[in-house]
Amino acid sequence: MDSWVRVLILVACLYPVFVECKVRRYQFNVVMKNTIRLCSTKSIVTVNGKFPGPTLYAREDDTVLIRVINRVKYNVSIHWHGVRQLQTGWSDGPAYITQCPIQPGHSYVYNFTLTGQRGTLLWHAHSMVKSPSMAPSSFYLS
Ligand SMILES: [Cu+2]
Repeated sequence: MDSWVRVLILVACLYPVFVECKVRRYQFNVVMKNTIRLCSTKSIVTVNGKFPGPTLYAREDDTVLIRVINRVKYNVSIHWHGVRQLQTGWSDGPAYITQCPIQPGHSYVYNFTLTGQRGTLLWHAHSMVKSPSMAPSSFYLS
């Protein structure tokens, strides 16, 4: 066997060792924000003052830590639609189903690892208030 073939096989076997898994940290401040739609001002629940909320980026096998600080007067949680919660079901997000909602003035850290997933997923808030902030925001996995 040629030496270059041996080197190629060695590199292929070691490739997973060279792939770097990152810990990606985000902070979500859940706050009210006044918005003007059709000449009417309305206060809505936002994440970091944005609507839709911030886009998250991660790669397969990354661990994602999202600290959510609830600064509104409603209970909230963040639902990570489509994220496989392998052994982290408490980080899925639907309030009263997989977790207690985050109460006003409290925070919660969602902690999960992205395993076997790529593509575009979405997240949105669950809240006791009907609000456009329930609209989905993006979560890109590559
Ligand atoms: Cu949901």
